[in-house]
Amino acid sequence: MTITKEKLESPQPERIPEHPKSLFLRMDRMPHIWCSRCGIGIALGCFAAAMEKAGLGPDDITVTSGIGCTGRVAGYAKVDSFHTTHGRAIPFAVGLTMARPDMKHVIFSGDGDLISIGGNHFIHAARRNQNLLIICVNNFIYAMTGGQLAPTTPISARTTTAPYGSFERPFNLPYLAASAGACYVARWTSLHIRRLTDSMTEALNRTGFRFIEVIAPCSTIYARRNKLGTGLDLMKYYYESSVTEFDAPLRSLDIEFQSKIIVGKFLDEQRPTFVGGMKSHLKNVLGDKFVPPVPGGQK
Ligand SMILES: Cc1ncc(C[n+]2csc(CCOP(=O)(O)OP(=O)(O)O)c2C)c(N)n1
Ligand code: SF4
Repeated sequence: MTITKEKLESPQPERIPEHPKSLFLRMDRMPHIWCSRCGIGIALGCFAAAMEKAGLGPDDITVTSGIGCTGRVAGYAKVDSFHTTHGRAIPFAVGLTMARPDMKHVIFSGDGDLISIGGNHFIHAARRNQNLLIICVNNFIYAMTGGQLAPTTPISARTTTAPYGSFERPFNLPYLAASAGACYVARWTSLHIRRLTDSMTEALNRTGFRFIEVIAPCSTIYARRNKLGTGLDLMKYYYESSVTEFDAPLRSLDIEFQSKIIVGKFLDEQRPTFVGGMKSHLKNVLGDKFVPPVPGGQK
């Protein structure tokens, strides 16, 4: 075949290679809205890998998010996904656990959404051991609304509403989750890709209230306000400052500004879920008169 000048200059059919995780990602919604070097997309990539590793298909799982940069995950996960109102991802997903106990229900949202406006739902869902996997991206601020102080902002870190640095004690999220009743608790940074994927895979295969914190400081607003360099500098810093300590005492997991971060799996135990506990209790009390409220039963 002769290669002519016309042939070389004629438009070539576009060949875009398929994304390796396209089974679990809505490629028609790309490009996503996240800033370059933001850790949220990495966490979503880990989650897509975890769904595959856990042997789950898109029909086995739901993803619910609240509002915020992290809340946009619901728009990109190619499963039945729900972008709910701010702070209300948990009660929405509790409804899903009642309606579809045969599916895995995951909440993917920000620290402001889950722990600030949604904090009350968080502690009660944990107390009741609702059958939910919560993935909380902790970027230390309210990113989507411009970088306000969050309940996770480290002391002395600057935000738009704390220009002289925060003086409020932030929540230690793993400790909060565990003391409220979670049965699986882990923390990784967004650069612990393999560890984070493994934790997500493991937690997908458990039942009850499971909590994974992903440390991914906002590479745009938080980094700029605190003069921490580029997003990559930030990720590298947190990765290198992380100390893996499985079963570290939960009280010791506070995060101080630009200091070491303890990562690992801190809790992994099983107890009856809310629906499972309710059914066995009613069966004990009512005997044969008990009619299970959900066909198929809670796993
Ligand atoms: C009822 C209500 N209050 C306030 C807001 C404004 N708002 C939107 S996102 C957000 C905070 C998001 O912070 P976070 O959950 O940490 O998510 P991030 O953007 O940091 O990922 C706030 C206060 C809202 N949308 N609805
Ligand atoms: S503003 Fe911050 S949290 Fe939001 S997408 Fe950009 S880097 Fe990520």
